[in-house]
Amino acid sequence: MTLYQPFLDHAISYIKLRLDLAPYPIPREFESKSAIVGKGKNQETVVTSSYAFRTPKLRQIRAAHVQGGKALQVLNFVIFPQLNYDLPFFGADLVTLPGGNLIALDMQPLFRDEAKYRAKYTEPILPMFHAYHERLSWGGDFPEEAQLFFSPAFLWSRPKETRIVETIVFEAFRDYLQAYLDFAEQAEPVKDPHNLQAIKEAQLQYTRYRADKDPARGMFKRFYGEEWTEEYIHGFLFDLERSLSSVS
Ligand code: DBV
Repeated sequence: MTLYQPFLDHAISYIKLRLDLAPYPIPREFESKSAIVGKGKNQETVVTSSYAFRTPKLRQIRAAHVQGGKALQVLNFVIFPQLNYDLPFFGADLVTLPGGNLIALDMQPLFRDEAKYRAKYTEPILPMFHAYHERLSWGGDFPEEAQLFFSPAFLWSRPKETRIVETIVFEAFRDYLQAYLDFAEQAEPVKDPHNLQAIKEAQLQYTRYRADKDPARGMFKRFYGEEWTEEYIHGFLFDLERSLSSVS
């Protein structure tokens, strides 16, 4: 069992329990990709597995799980709502590299500076955020331009011990996901054309940013090459732009 497998297993069984899921098509070359990296005794097989679903309210619920031995484990799990809902994005970036663990967990807002939006989607989860924030030390600096996309409930930590990831981070992940599905359950479709346009622009801005600045790009390029990596980023991980320009 690898470090983030229980997170992935929980997420999938929990969304199956609460949502009426349909499959989200994944291009074949992305379902599972592997490469052998390193030399001699340090050789490791790095496998990246992809999972994706959709529901009437959630355009894409997707996970990328990278498993490359004890020192290389990543779970990136993101939920992109349909464009006629004002729901935030659910974003989890759980990363273990030779340099340590890096945990990012948030409900990333569409409209960061609107008090009404904040009251609807951030304030209700602040007590939960504060409880975990006290138990996990703050992760320090992160790219300034990324700050635009995080909420005040952004949980950001670099836990030194794996045990912390297995316990506190796992608990936080489950609680954030539960709170997100509560929001999704209550969400009503947006009808106003002006608001719909604003949602579309905010979703595009977010997905473009994440595709452009994907911190995993370097790693994926080293393992699987440039062509596969760019396709994976634009055709699966952050595919909104492509999905809008296709006819379906
Ligand atoms: N990050 C992704 C995807 C990944 C992934 C799709 C499938 O968005 C992994 C894999 N994140 C990943 C890896 C690293 C990070 C780091 C491998 C380490 C990169 C390295 O050290 O070489 C949150 N993730 C990070 C960092 C942040 C995040 C802030 C540190 C980056 C840095 O210091 O430069 N999550 C990430 C992020 C947003 C988010 C930037 C923006 C909205 O939601």
